[in-house]
Amino acid sequence: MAIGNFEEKISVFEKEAKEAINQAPDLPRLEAIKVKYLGRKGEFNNLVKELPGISGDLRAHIGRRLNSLRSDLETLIGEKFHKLKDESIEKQLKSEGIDISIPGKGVSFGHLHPLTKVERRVEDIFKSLGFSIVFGPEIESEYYNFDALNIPKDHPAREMQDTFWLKDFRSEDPKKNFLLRTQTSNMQVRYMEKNNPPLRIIVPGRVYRYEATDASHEIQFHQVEGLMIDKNISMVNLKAVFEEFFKKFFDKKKVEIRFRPGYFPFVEPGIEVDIKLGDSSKWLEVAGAGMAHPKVFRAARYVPGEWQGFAFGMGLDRLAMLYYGINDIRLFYSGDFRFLKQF
Ligand code: FA5
Repeated sequence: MAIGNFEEKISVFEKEAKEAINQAPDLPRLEAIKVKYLGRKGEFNNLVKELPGISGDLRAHIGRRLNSLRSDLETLIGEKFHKLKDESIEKQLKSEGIDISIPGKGVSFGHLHPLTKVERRVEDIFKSLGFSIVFGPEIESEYYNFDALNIPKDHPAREMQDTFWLKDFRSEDPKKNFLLRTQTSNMQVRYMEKNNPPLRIIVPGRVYRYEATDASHEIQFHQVEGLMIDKNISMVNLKAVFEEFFKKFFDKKKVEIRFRPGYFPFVEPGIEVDIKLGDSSKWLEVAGAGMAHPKVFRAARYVPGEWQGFAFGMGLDRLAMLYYGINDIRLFYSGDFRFLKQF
């Protein structure tokens, strides 16, 4: 081949390859162009194969020309590669439409159950009145739940609190016969046995009764027992504690308190406590109470004439209903998030 023709051929190749590289529309096609021109079986190597046919100094000259052409084309391909890569990232970002001004997804937090909130509120108020908080067992013996509270077997008062018995733990001995406690009063004798008066405690906790449910009765609910034993304690102290408690609990909202005579074998006299809130005309029973019975002192090995005290048992769920304006006690354990999210 005449040398002029070969140089011409190289120039044509150079022009064509550079144009193809510059016009490559995307990365896959750039890759195909690279293979076509610079690949092992590509057009550049076809030119190189023709070199041995050229003689002497000219071969060296053409060789240098081809080497520099190869390096030019590689640089060009490298630059085009980065350009196309940038373009494709930009296109992707645009198509995915990332808008950094859109607010992030909120992380949702849990919160306390309304009954827990009310229980803590009640605890704080009684703490401020000098009471200690004590907890007791929910699985209890018949003895502490009934007998020690002056409610022996076959006593009609037992029928007032229908009981869940633990069928694998039955015994003729009341101390070994187990049940789910029906009242937080189970802690009265338990606590007095281990602590000498004077004392001032509350016992919040869960209790269970085997009874039909309705808007104000559940089979599982919560009570707060109160016990204050000292010298010279009377119903006046009980009334004062209730008044102070309800004033604080309802944040100075108007609360009327009514005491009705009530019967509980472990107090004498016994009362039922009703309250009426704001301008409502409805009384709601919230507690049973009274002066601790001498028989209960005896069960706790206290000398009855020496000490007096009062005890009360408030329905915590009923308080929560009044506090939040809830009209059905069954909502608390319905597991309905629409209800729970409101608190
Ligand atoms: C008692 O349980 C006594 N232990 C209270 C007591 C303690 C009296 C100390 C004297 C001295 P009673 O069964 O009435 O009493 O329940 C007390 C309160 O618990 C009621 O006033 C009511 O507010 C609440 N309560 C009772 N039964 C239910 C129920 N099924 N569901 C929701 N709350 C209830």
